Amino acid sequence: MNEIDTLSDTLLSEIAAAQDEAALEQLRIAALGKAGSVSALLKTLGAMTPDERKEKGPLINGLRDRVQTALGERKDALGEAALDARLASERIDISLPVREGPEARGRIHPISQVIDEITAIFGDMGFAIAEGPDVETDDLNFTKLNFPVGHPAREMHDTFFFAPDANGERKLLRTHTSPVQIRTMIAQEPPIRVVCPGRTYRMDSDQTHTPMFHQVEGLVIEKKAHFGHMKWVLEEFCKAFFEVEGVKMRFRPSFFPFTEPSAEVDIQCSRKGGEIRFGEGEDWLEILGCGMVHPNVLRNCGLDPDVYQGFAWGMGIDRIAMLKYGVPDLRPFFEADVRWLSHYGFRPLDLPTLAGGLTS
Ligand code: 2NM
Repeated sequence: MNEIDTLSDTLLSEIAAAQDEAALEQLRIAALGKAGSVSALLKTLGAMTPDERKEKGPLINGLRDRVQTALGERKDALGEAALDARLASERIDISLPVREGPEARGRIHPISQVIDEITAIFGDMGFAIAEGPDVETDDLNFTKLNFPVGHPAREMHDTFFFAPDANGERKLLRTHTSPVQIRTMIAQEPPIRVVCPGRTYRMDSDQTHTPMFHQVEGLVIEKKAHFGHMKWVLEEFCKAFFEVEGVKMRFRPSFFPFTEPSAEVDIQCSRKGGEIRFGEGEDWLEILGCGMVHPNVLRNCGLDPDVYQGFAWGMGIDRIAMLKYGVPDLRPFFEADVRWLSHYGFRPLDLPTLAGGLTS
């Protein structure tokens, strides 16, 4: 075997064995580069006699062509193998179910859900939503609401008071959301239609009471608003909230300092088989308090009771959330346990709307 054939065999087997493009480039330089083995052979042609050149020229050029072709083919083969490997490693099984993102895995707390439902219902009736601070003044939480000085609800037993400030003023945690209605009456001209959801605080803690709880209160002030309007608003609310065609309601005379007359309202229910259902049966369940806004309260807010009148109501959210969604215990509402929330919570993208039947 001559020198050319030996070199040819060596180079071609090295090219066939190259494992990546970098190794292949090294071989190309070693063979065809300026100082390469094939280039060296090509250079010997210049010093040959015409007869020698006629014999060796085609052999050496043939070697160069074979090496060039082998390099090109090996390069293509390596490129194809690399692409196959990448396609295999980046393969996606589009038949797999879509994994839920965090925005779908999270859950809405039942209290937030019920607040969203209540505000959707009253929003649909033309009410605005108003909010105010949790830390209030004695004046807005009690005095303007016609609580006499020395009224038992002001006492240390029920109300969380802060230490008096430099001016002797004693702030408190609001015991109801009524100060938000007071702020609204002071700030806005009638007609007023607002609902005020929010946190409220009373020094009370047992199986059925937590020191922080939630209320929603509503207020309508107009020249001719009357008790009949209030009954209609509350009945429409109860039908929409409990998602029933009709519900009997019972207005029992009651007392609140800020309304006259005042009433406590029961709705019809059945309690058969340990399950409560609304809009049927012969039982009653108390769900809210209401009344015509007391003339003193209107005057305290700069409204003339001979020109304006109105009605207001208030209810606890936590208990009706338990009733509507079958939550047996009040306390886990406030424990931030994600296992409880994954059971009782609501999907974040299923927003309550009246068109959707609130919770379809
Ligand atoms: C209730 C019951 C009855 C009420 C009254 C007012 C205001 F500010 F207009 F005077 N706000 N909320 C009210 C009336 C609240 O809760 C059981």
